Amino acid sequence: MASYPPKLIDRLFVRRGDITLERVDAIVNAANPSLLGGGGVDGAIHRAAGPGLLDECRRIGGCNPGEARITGAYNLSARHIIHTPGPVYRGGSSGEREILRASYANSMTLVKEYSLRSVAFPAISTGVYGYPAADACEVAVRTVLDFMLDTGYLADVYFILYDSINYTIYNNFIESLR
Ligand code: AR6
Repeated sequence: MASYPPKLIDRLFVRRGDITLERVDAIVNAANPSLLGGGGVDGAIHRAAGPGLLDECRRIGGCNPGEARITGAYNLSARHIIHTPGPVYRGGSSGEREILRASYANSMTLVKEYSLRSVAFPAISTGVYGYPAADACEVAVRTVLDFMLDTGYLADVYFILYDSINYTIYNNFIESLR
């Protein structure tokens, strides 16, 4: 397993709360392949952003699991929303890890392409989609660090955890990398 320079780990921040309130260049939405909204964080983002977001998502026409699309953020304080459907967890041997990794990596690719300085991620796939939280955390954090290591593009990356279990898991895992 790769070990990471402190200057990369220092760009990661763990917060507990509602991602729709984050003032960052982009927040990431744990979407579904229709991009037309749903429950969980997706529902919260669409409600807070307003109907313009749904119109723009409709024009995109969908997104495969692991891919990512960027839109405006409408009524949110963020500047952009990056939408990525994570994998539905079906026991772990159906390529879930690779798809989850792709969701984080493709989101970071958009961060770089749009020269964004800050991005906030939720714990993709750990709600309705059922991905075990500790495994998902490891994929999320390592994929973001690997991206920064491989590309040299550094951004402030906020992991916004809605529940205390995920919050503890992220804090402990990032601490273990130091
Ligand atoms: N801010 C941050 N995190 C949140 C928020 C919020 N406002 N609300 C929930 N979470 P989920 P998934 C956390 O179910 O598993 C939707 O219907 C939540 O506690 O939102 O990727 C989509 O349309 C959990 O840890 O997303 C898809 O159909 C994490 O966000 C499906 O759910 C992800 O939970 C996607 O499922």
